Amino acid sequence: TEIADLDDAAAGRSVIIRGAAQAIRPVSKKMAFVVLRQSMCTVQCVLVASVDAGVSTQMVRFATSLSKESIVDIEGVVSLPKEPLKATTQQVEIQVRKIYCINRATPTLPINLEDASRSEAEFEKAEQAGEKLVRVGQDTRLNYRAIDLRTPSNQAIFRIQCQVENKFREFLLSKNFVGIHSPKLIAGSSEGGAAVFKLQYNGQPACLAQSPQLYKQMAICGGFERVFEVGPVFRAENSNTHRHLCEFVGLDAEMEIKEHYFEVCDIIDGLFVAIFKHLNENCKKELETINKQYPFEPLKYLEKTLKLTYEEGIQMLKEAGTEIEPMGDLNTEAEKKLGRLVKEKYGTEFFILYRYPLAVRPFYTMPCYDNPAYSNSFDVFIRGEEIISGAQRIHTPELLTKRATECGIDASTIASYIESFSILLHLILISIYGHHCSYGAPPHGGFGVGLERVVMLFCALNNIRKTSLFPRDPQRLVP
Ligand code: ATP
Ligand code: AMO
Repeated sequence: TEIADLDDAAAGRSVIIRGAAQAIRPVSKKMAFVVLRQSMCTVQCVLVASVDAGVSTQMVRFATSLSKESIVDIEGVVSLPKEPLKATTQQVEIQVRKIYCINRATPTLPINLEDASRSEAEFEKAEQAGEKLVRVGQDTRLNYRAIDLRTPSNQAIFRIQCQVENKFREFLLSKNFVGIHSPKLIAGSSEGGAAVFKLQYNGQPACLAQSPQLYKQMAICGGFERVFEVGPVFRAENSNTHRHLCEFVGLDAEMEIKEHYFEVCDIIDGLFVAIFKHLNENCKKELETINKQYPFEPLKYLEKTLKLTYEEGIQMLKEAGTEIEPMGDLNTEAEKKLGRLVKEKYGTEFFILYRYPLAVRPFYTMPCYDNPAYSNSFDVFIRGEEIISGAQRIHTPELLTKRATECGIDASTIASYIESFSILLHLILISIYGHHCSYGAPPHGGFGVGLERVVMLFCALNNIRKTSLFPRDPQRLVP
């Protein structure tokens, strides 16, 4: 039986349930309560010694001798409680007939799950009442992640994460995108910059992919028109922040552009409105569970996503007293402040900022046609923090080579990428086949999303380590 299915309608039914004994409360020699847990759900099991029910005082004693988190099988009958139950998710009780211990947990677990599941408000209230509770630190949680993951909020967080990923696939498939898998062992850096993990590949220098960027573009050159990928992304970040990991899950998309790169923004608009709706409508229980431990306000978003230019953003910041270095990038503080200003002015915490200066974007970004100091690029923010970067890409090999060189990238390390944009190849193929052939390079653009950041910011969590199953940060390689 699933604990989640136990409601009033189950009253009177005989059940066998396997779960973890989350709490064990002896009442007397003849009575005890065991709270049984399966993922996000808990149910109260009642042991009362009685000849009629076949429950002995030894059975009650055995139950109270169990250590917390032991895995047990319980046979019993579902009943309705006399008063509403505060400590469990289910509003029924199990009158226990038999209890079997399947695997006894060590009596001193490194994490007390009841403490690990409490909200900050609960701690404060308990402290005021003079009660001594132990706050479980982030490092302890991550050192014993397999136990920490059992808290209801963690169970909910990773179910939300799964739904975001699933909706990303589902939405893009419905828009004729094709799922691809690009290599993670690659010859050179794809984003520029120093943040790559270097390694040896059969005697050749290589690195772990910083993004599927070059390959998703080459798939467009390969004729796929619209592609997406869900996969690991590696960044040798060397500083500790609340929102950077050394390995994260990238949700990437790339598509041909027919007329304007806003076609990419339109996909993002439809995609994220669909994701937010899905979470709010179909993941109520998960969101409530997270909210209990980490209270947050639901995300404010508009049915049609707000788009502002970089210059408009800079102007809003300027009027509010924050100057940005001319044609410079927004730092973390400025991004957060802009998030607050946009929320006040437009009533949304989800927006797109576009037309960034070319100088602050990667080499493959298309300059604006009307002013090459700017670019056909954008970032997308949730609650004042970046979750997406995207742009139209350069699709001619000459400009691509020039921009790579200007950005300090040795064009020879990305020769096969640049080659796939070759006009020459395109022309040869047209002459052979006599029609437009997809081996050329159509105008295209795309975007990359950080999955952990989406979940962190949708739920207003304060640290990306909370939304990574086994986070990899500059200090952490185990577990
Ligand atoms: P990405 O680097 O993938 O674009 P990001 O959120 O780091 O994601 P950036 O535009 O690179 O976005 O950086 C925005 C700001 O975040 C930077 O100006 C800087 O203040 C801060 N920042 C970026 N990377 C780091 C880092 N590794 N450590 C500390 N702060 C950083
Ligand atoms: P960018 O480098 O901005 O763009 O990355 C895209 C998105 O990935 C997430 N992200 C991270 N998440 C966790 N830890 C990190 N260290 C980290 N770095 C980035 C963010 C970010 O918005 N190739 C481009 C995308 C494109 O243009 O298609 C790229 O990688 O949510």
